[in-house]
Amino acid sequence: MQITLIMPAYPHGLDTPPLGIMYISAVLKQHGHTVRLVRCNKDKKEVLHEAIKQAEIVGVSLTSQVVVGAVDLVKDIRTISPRAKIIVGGPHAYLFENEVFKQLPQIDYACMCEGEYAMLELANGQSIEKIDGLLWRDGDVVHKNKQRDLIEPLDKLPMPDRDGIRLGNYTLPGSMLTSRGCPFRCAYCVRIFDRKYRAHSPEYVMNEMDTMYHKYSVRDFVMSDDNFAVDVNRAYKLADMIEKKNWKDITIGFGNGLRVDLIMRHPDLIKRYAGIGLKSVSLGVESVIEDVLDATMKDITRDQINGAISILKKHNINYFVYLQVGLPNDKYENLRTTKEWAKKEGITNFSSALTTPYPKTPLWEYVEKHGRFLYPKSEIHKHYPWHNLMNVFPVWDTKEFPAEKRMRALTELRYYAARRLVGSIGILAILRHPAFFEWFIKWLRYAVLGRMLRLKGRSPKP
Ligand code: B12
Repeated sequence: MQITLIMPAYPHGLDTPPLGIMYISAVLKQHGHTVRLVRCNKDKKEVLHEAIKQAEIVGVSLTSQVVVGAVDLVKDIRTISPRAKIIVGGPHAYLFENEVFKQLPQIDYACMCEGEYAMLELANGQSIEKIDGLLWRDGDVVHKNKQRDLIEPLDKLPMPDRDGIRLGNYTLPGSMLTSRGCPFRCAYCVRIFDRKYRAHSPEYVMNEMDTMYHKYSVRDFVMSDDNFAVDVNRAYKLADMIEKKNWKDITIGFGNGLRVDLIMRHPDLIKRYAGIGLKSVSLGVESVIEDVLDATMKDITRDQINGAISILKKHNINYFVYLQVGLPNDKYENLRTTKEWAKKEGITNFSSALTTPYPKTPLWEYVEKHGRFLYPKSEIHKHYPWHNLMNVFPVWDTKEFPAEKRMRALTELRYYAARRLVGSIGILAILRHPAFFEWFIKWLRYAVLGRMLRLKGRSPKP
């Protein structure tokens, strides 16, 4: 069968390879189906329209950041190809299972689980009621099938379809996923992969890296796992295998981070990876205020945060700290403590975002009980595009930390972060950075123009 899988456009953030649809494509191709992958940020409209015309099934991948942009896309798919079946999947479909049929009225099915085998069954013509993990529309009624089991063992999956995209066009072409799921309980996290940790074997990961190295000339590997090192022995085994390759020209990054408590417990693991090319680690610090940190349910402490950063510094590994503004228990006055912490610990590389509640998370329940949604819940998805790296508006607040003050705190913290970065590497280094111009234009359009329009109650198109 002919299938087209689409990643809708999103205005902000890094344009990394769309691993979700690349995995689905690999499984479909393995079973003889023909697949085209389209990324709206990269491919021209004509390419998109041609791919839709050819397809019998069109799949659209949704995070909550792209769903507003997907409204017109899905309408276009229906117009161009009235008979094609349209299916959506991804974190947003998992979160808004029933509502997504109202948000995107032209769709036929939604997949609220890992998509590889649900899509395969659909493409193979399995009857709809028998496809676990699927929601489907019958007139105005939405039916929900049985929950789908997680894919196990993960090694049964083929590698993501890197032939299906032009890898070199993407930021971080070396993005890969060595495991799925995370056993921790962070209040804000969306858990499409569940808390059960499943990992590829070191042999599988090594084979994938080897293919990426030789076939796609990847030199900078970026692990995007939710939690790469839950199984520390696996991490050590993989390090041994990478070392045996004797690749002198590679770097490794943990793009989605390592936990600070893990770094503290296993400083040797960091040393081991530093020896085989580890160059950067992101840290989900979230907050350095103890009672705010406790409310994240992340189960880490400020001492662990400081300790982990010193270990990374000791091994000359770049670190990047992610902070949130507006977590439960947070207040405007905490900003000062956060800035003092950054100064005292010599933190020069950090970014901040507003805390965003999603359904099915403890944070969402917290807002229902102790906070206030600033928009009707049925409308909230329309405001998520503003809740990301360039974000300027909160979707919720509390009496103690009202919306206006959240925005002020975010703006001030971002300004402070920019000053610290400029102070450490110099303005010229930033201006000369290849991504600076692109970033600056996006910033002008979405942060400045977006803010002006939103203050008047309107939004620019994503
Ligand atoms: C790498 C990553 C990033 C990267 C790049 C992401 C990108 N390319 O868009 C960076 C660092 C830039 C990033 C930024 C952000 N991210 Co992010 N990110 C991730 C991460 C860790 C991995 C994504 C990935 O590759 N997954 C692997 C693939 C295999 O999974 P998948 O895409 O979900 O696909 C599977 C299923 O969902 C399903 N599926 C997906 N599409 C489709 C389509 C069809 C038709 C079907 C049937 C099935 C299906 O099948 C796939 C295979 O099983 C995820 C967490 C996670 N575990 O997925 C968060 C995640 C996607 N990010 C999230 C968030 C909140 C953000 C930010 C808003 C954070 C912030 N405050 O700044 C920004 C937004 C950036 C933007 N786009 O505007 C949330 C999204 C929640 C939501 N409501 O949508 C996630 C889920 C994290 C979380 N656990 O809460 N992110």
